[in-house]
Amino acid sequence: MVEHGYTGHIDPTHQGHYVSHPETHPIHIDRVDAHQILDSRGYPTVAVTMHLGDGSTVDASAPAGASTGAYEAAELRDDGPSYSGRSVHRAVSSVTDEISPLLAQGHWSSIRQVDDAIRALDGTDNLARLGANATVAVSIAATRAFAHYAELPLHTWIAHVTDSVERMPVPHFNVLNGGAHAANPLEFQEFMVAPVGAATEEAAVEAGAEIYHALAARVKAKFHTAGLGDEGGFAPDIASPEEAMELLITAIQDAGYTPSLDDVAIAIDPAANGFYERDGQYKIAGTLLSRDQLVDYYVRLLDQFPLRSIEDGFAEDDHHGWKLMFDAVGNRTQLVGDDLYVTDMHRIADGAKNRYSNAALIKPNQIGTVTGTLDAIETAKRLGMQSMVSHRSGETLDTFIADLVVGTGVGQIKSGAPARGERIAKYNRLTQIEAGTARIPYGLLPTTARATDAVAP
Ligand code: 2PG
Ligand code: MG
Repeated sequence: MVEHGYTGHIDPTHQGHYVSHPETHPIHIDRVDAHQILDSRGYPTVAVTMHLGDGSTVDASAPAGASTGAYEAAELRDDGPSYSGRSVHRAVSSVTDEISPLLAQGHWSSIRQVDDAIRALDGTDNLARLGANATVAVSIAATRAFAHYAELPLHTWIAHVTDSVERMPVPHFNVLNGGAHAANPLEFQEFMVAPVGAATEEAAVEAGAEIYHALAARVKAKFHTAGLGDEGGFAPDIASPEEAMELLITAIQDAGYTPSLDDVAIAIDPAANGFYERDGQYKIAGTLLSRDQLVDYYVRLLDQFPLRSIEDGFAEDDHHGWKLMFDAVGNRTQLVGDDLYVTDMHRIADGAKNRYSNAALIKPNQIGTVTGTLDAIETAKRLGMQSMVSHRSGETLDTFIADLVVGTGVGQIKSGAPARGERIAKYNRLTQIEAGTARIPYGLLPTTARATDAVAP
């Protein structure tokens, strides 16, 4: 048995630090190989193979974003002629020339020990020297190594070390794309359907796929196109969020489901950095909106549609906007910080303290290590916030986030449309986990805890 090693606690004034006990099964790493592969958009990313002392190997690869937050851990790219500067040979060398010799020095007793050593080797605050694309791939591979040595499925190992109850998540299928992920004029980046009323992961995936196919028929009939955005959702020539949501409502009904907060709900990621102008003004469908007008606009959408979650409704530095929004609707809907928090426990704690939002998006490559990711989830939990685990717009076939969301039991994931191999790899992994256990409950965590009730610092 693996000891319940992850017993950190946070002081929301940021003065505290986690205490973590070593897990019981140390791993032995012989070396880490790395090479450049392509992500789902045809851009280079880092893949690693970790060779372990018992002769086995574990693999991992790094995802990459398009609408990246300014405060994310830094990817290392070559900035040369190859792939318009996007090749990652320097990050590959970080793994083979520096991280591999470091990790090959012996036994490692916890993922925190591995990640701390990599951070110390890097020496910067944001992993800019080695590259977060290098470190996240190594960290995920090392996590797989710990699960392997403990002879546990990855999700179960994560549940043990984080002292969590495993839970199958509600998948949020991004079926209509705009913003930085599509060529249409739609400012909002993601329109998702969330089968909150499904009884199982398998039923949720079926609902998502059926709605996606119903939407395909509607989009083809109305727009004479089936063009897709980066995450596999359709990207027709829609200009307004209302039109996008009407289309979703129709597709949900066409597929035989009920658009409601209890059956199939809608979630959006406006990714507001993309349409923030300046001085607290946002531009949607050609109209400039003040912060107050944008809040009113979201309220109208909430009144009109079964909208359960709004991510990055305001820009990453517009704390004033986030506060206004939270005061207006924080008690009736989920408000998720993505670029706002960048999976950073300190930024999340700050968000709870200042009441910016009641949920955090969780993307391992934003913080660059698995330990940083688990710290972010733990911090959100302790401060009464929800979490949603997320893919990136540039993905690989790595399914780590599926095990992460089950193992931490946070209850929600977004991994794009139920189409395209790199997206469905995660959904398929979820149904595979469910089939293997069939005892892990499905669904959202009770939303008793909101940042309004958060631990007051
Ligand atoms: C987001 C993500 C994933 P990207 O904004 O939430 O959907 O997009 O990976 O491009 O940052
Ligand atoms: Mg986002």
